[in-house]
Amino acid sequence: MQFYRAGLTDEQLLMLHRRILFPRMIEEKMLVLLRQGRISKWFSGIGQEAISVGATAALESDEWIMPLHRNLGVFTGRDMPFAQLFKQWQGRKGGFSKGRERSFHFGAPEFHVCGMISHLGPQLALADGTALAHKLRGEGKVSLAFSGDGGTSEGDFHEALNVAAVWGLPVIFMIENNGYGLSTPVREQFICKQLADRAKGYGMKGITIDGNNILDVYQTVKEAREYCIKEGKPMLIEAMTFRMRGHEEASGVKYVPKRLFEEWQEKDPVQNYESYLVKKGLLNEDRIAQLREELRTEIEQGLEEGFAEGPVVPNLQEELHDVYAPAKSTATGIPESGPVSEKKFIQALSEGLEQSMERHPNLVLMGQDIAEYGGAFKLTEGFVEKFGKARVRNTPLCESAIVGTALGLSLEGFKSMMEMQFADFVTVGFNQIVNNLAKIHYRWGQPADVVIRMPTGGGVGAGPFHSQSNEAWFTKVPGLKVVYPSTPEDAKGLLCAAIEDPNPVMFFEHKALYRAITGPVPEAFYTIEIGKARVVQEGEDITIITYGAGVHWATEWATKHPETSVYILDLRSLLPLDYEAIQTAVEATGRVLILHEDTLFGGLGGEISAWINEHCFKSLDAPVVRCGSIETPIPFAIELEQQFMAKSHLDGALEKLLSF
Ligand SMILES: Cc1ncc(C[n+]2csc(CCOP(=O)(O)OP(=O)(O)O)c2C)c(N)n1
Repeated sequence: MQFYRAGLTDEQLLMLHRRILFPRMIEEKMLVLLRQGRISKWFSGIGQEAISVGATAALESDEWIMPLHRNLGVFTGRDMPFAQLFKQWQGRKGGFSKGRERSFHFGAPEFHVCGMISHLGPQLALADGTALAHKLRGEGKVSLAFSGDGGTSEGDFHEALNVAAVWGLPVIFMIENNGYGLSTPVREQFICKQLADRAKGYGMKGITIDGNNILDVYQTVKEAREYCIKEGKPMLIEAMTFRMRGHEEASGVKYVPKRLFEEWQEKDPVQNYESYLVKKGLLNEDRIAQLREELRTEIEQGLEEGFAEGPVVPNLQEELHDVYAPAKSTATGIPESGPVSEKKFIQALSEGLEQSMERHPNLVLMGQDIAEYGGAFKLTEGFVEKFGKARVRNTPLCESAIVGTALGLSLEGFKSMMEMQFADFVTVGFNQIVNNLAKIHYRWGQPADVVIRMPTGGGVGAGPFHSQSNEAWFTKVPGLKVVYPSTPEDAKGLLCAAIEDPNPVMFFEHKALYRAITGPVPEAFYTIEIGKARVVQEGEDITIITYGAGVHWATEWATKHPETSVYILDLRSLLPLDYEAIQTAVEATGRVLILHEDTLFGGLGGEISAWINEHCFKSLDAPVVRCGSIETPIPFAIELEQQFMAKSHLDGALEKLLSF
């Protein structure tokens, strides 16, 4: 292996030696502890250390790195205390995730290290987000994200690289090509010659380097860093290396030909570099022994401290508390005075968004066709002229990467709103929402300050993929908030509240209400508290608990049936639910119908009904009845759609309730 020191000083060369030796020694110790049964699992990066260590050393300490499960050298390279790292791996409270996350699945904002989720590829787009934040602030900083060779087959890899290229973001994408993805050899993973060749297809520079040569890695990343910052572009680096151990220690290496281990042992990144420094006269046996002793002591001290901490003592309140970032109570409520004007539902949303943009210079909007075109529903019409293209961003067609970018913006203290063109398309961004946005605060204390606007619902003859009600997919996920207004006044106040809230909010807007519903809307900025239902009207005979378009169907029914006194509760927020308001609504009549446009099975109605049965049984005079749409996909032909919709089944459901 040839090493070229270029302009590196002796001190720098020795610093890199210390930095590469440390993770190797930690891992060797971990393997011993594993054999002794003192730790439970280990993902080894032995043989690949030059990449993590060289790349981390080439960046500034306040530049974001998105590491994966084989990048111990990133964590030690950022000088995270070893004792705390060990506690993390042992699931102790004193680790980086209070025992909630395993091994390397954690982040530490103070070290500018962003934690992975198990799905690998989603990491990449977060680097787009942090890089976008730096670009918007005019800061000369790069972000670096890792992928394995296996991870490059994920759609997230393609999306993240494409967004970075199209938006001119300073991101270094670092592929560690170590020959295998679990047991799958690279020839079964992709058939291009080198993964770096893909860079051309994205319109970016790509290079393949020897990932076992720490000086090659260090110098390539240094140059890439300068290039990305100066040119405002991303770059792809493919570092060739080899995984010297199994995918994780329990999985073995039977599927790897022995000769490969022998071949790559010759290229060991630590030994080769050490020999080079010895040849240069910078190291000798004594100095190596002394350094090893120093590092061994550090490891032993860390282990002692780590082992001294006992298992986590569960604290139920703390667990529940940490799911959400603390939201400042900024709810102003609906202003009692000041100008009010009649607005369509969509105009109220647009006004709320515009006022939020004025209020928060760090709020960025992203979505397909939202800039000059004004969005599929024209909600952001005129925004580009007012706020500029930097903050009102057309995105490529890549929902997953944009949710990831939004989360990356959060890491740098930005707020973002993503417009899902239709709620149906959330499926291709689903993983980022339910696994990354929703869980990140609980896992390592990082808020996901993101609002995803979801134009939803049917009744517009748009067929199975432009009409779905999918809010119940999200109410199941702790860490998300789910909001669903039914009036222009609520739409504005709740959207503003969602943007104020530092947590991820799925904001459902029924498309059929956009232009059909008009109502009074205060002109000033205001927010309505998330998690509070609204009594639409009081009544004594039956209660209808509903939300979204259901509120209008219920009101229509009540108007047509003056002989029945109807209590209508508009939930407004579906997660969290306003249980107090639900209880009051049940107690008002003792006869309850839950109405939603979503299909019945697994819809929110089931959950609310169960809660009422458990908590309000004594107040009931009849079984709780649910009314939802029929159990088919939502059809296109207007006659079929009408039959599908819950609204068509409302009369029957209410008859059932009244006749009990
Ligand atoms: C979406 C997803 N599918 C499958 C897995 C299971 N899995 C974990 S690591 C891995 C192999 C990853 O290979 P590679 O990206 O080459 O990284 P390496 O482990 O070699 O460093 C697989 C299949 C996963 N974590 N996420």
